[in-house]
Amino acid sequence: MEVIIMKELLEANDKLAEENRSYFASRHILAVNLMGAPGAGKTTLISAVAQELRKAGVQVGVIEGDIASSIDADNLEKQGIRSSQINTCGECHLDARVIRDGAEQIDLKDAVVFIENVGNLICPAEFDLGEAVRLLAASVPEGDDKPFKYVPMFSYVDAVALTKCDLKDAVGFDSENFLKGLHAVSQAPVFEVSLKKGAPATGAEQLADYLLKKYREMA
Ligand SMILES: Nc1nc2c(ncn2[C@@H]2O[C@H](COP(=O)(O)OP(=O)(O)O)[C@@H](O)[C@H]2O)c(=O)[nH]1
Ligand SMILES: [Mg+2]
Repeated sequence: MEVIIMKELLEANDKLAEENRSYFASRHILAVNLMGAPGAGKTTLISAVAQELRKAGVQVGVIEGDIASSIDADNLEKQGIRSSQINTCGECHLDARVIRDGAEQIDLKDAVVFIENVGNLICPAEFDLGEAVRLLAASVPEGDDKPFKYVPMFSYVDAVALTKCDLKDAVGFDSENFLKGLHAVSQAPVFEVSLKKGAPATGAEQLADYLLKKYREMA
């Protein structure tokens, strides 16, 4: 019985996700579902990539998902990035139903809109939000074995941002092992990023170029 309820829930979500997809397409919005563990560097990545996208003349918006608080949305708003905040009140992922409210609040057209999902490497891979791009922030300190362990997430995404690359030596990160695990389940391109405070940023430009290409390919 429980299995049937879960199936119905996912079917209802998929229907709403398709409606979101049409909504985003009608507004010429490239929606990017950014997933990753808590503290993987998702908000930091959005901020850096948004700077690059804005340099290229593209507007950026963010729909923030957190269990509680509006810390991330408040910080992004301070940087001039139009943001809305969804609190899931304990739920460990965003679903398609709440995305439409978040999108209507930022009310953008002709933009790249990031959806920062709740920090979690498991549940968000089950919920289509109506995005065009699924992006994973996998951070170096989480370890190079994660693609072997979190197969549903690593096989679900279109692209991977390997974040905190400045910490590779400090934590003994084995890039070859990480890529071996990833390539066993996915052909997603990997963007190596370092965004340590006070150090030169690397990698955000390449990721922004990847998203710009997708944005410009939209009809
Ligand atoms: N060393 C280092 N720290 C980073 C990097 N990116 C983010 N951080 C730090 O990691 C912590 C969590 O980042 P945040 O963007 O809030 O992660 P989120 O929870 O995934 O949104 C913060 O203290 C950031 O300053 C990076 O590239 N290198
Ligand atoms: Mg965050």
